[in-house]
Amino acid sequence: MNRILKESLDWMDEYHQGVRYGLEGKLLIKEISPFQEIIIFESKRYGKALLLDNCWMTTEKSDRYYHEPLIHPALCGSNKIDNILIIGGGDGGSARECLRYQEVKSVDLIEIDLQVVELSKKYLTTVGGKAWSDPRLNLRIKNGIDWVKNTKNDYYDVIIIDGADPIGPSKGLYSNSFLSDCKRILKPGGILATQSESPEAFPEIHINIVKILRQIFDYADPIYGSVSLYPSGLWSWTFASMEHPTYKYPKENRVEEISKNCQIWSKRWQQGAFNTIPAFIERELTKE
Ligand code: SPD
Repeated sequence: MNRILKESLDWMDEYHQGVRYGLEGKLLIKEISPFQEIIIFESKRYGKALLLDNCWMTTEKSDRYYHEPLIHPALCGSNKIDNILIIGGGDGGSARECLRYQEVKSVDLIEIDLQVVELSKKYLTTVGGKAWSDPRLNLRIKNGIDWVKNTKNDYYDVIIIDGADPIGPSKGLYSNSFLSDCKRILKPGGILATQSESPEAFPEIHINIVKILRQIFDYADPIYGSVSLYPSGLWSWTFASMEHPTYKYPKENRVEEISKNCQIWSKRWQQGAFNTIPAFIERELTKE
């Protein structure tokens, strides 16, 4: 996953295997944090955008294509949604979607990089939106792997892993030991949700994430959707639970509460997304 950033006066591109994913606009900020390079780019098409280590993370005008599919199958399906944990997600988009549910009592947002949060608050104001001032949000600038290790058993109703690609600071978020710890701190009837890369651009990584989750949990299933700036444009999110795949069965009262303000997610969209698994991925996942 070596990526080279090609930067000129008016284009910003993420490169992946001889293909570039780019936007026209202008560079606003480039900072090196203790963890990664952070860029804020103002694009003509999608407004301000965040890149970490030369990879697109989110934009003001397209963030919902990524955050709604990550959050709503988990929050609509989980038995309870009192206590939510988000690992990563320093731009605030995942927290914003979680906090739309009245039932949610607290969201612990554990982000390793303070500079990502500060720059997102300042430049990507619509992504975090009102989440930053919601009293139910507990923002902690800490290492998510340590946080999970130090949390007591059966603590959270839903765990969201909103990391970057499995290189750099996010690498550990896809490991067996971290995901096993997540299972330990998840309440019975709870759901874990993680971004799980592209089946086209990163097939091995994608398959590996789903397989690891299937080893650890009783159930794990990916959904597929479009995130136009990410490599290949085809992206995935994977959900895991014990005893019953609750993420496939959204609760009507919650669907009612949030779907009218969703841009991408709906109960119907979700049903489709669980059924668009590319044939070669399904073969790999069902191989003995
Ligand atoms: N290739 C990019 C994968 C990034 C996934 N996380 C995005 C963070 C948005 N909150």
